[in-house]
Amino acid sequence: MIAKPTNALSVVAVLLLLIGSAFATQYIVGDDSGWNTEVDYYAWLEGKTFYVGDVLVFSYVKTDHNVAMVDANGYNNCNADSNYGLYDTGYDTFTLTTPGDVYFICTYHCDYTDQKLKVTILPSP
Ligand SMILES: [Cu+2]
Repeated sequence: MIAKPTNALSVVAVLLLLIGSAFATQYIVGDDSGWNTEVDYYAWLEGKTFYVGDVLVFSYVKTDHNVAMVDANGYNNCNADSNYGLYDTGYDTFTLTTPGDVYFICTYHCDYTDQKLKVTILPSP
């Protein structure tokens, strides 16, 4: 029996999704230190390559910090006016879905301790 082309493509798409998720990496931002004022996030980024499907986890004391998604301007100027979402659960996860740059800041400490993160997402390998 020969599968119709549309079905064959669907099977391929599902397989690619499964393969992609099998190799996805979950990153705890700041590793054991998490998301706070004591971590050098520029240093944390060194040597890491992020791909579509990878997951970022921001772990922090929810009364002390937050996570705002912003644009490049918001990242550079620690300005959350342009934010695409403000999260403050203490454990926020983001799946990287599109190649390009994404920016996160803590609105309390971005200015003071550079508590901010810029991640460049590459297409799935
Ligand atoms: Cu903070």
